Amino acid sequence: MCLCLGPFKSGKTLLMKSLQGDEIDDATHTVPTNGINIYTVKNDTGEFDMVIKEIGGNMAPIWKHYFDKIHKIIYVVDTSNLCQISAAGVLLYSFLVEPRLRNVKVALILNKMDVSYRQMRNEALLMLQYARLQKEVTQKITVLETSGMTGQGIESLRSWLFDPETLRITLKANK
Ligand SMILES: Nc1nc2c(ncn2[C@@H]2O[C@H](COP(=O)(O)OP(=O)(O)OP(=O)(O)O)[C@@H](O)[C@H]2O)c(=O)[nH]1
Ligand SMILES: [Mg+2]
Repeated sequence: MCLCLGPFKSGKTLLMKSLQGDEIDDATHTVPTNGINIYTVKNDTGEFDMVIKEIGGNMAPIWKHYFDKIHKIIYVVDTSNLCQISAAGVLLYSFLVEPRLRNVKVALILNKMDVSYRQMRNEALLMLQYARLQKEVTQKITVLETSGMTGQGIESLRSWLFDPETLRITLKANK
């Protein structure tokens, strides 16, 4: 099972809709997730499905109630929100120290890369204190740059979700 977490309005819902294959255009709008959204995402060949649970940013204090049987976490950061970005790094660290998440794989998503006043990758990673974070946590973290609006990075995220090991385990389970 995979969770999609991240601060309020960082773009989780739009990113998940885009990953799920929903049509995204200027008229697409999202509402704050007050609870959980569930998405079914397919791999590039359409053979395999994965269920992803998005939990709203304003539910961060209770994210920990959803950590059982989690293998992957997509953590979405809004690179256009200067006020939020450092706090997003602290929030990420605060739950990666949780013992139940010791072996999860994490995709750190630098999102809203279409916005002209966004932070570039290196600045965003500095503000997130990424180098320090990597030293202090056990999880393997993969950094991806995305935009739920334009679809940038969506296929890289899909490849990360359906990595060869995950596909092998799924194939075995389906036999
Ligand atoms: N420019 C731009 N805007 C985005 C992008 N992703 C989301 N947005 C906008 O940001 C706002 C919040 O997006 P959501 O996807 O609802 O954010 P969220 O992280 O699901 O928010 P919560 O569920 O409340 O935690 C909306 O107005 C979106 O249209 C993006 O990649 N680029
Ligand atoms: Mg949402």
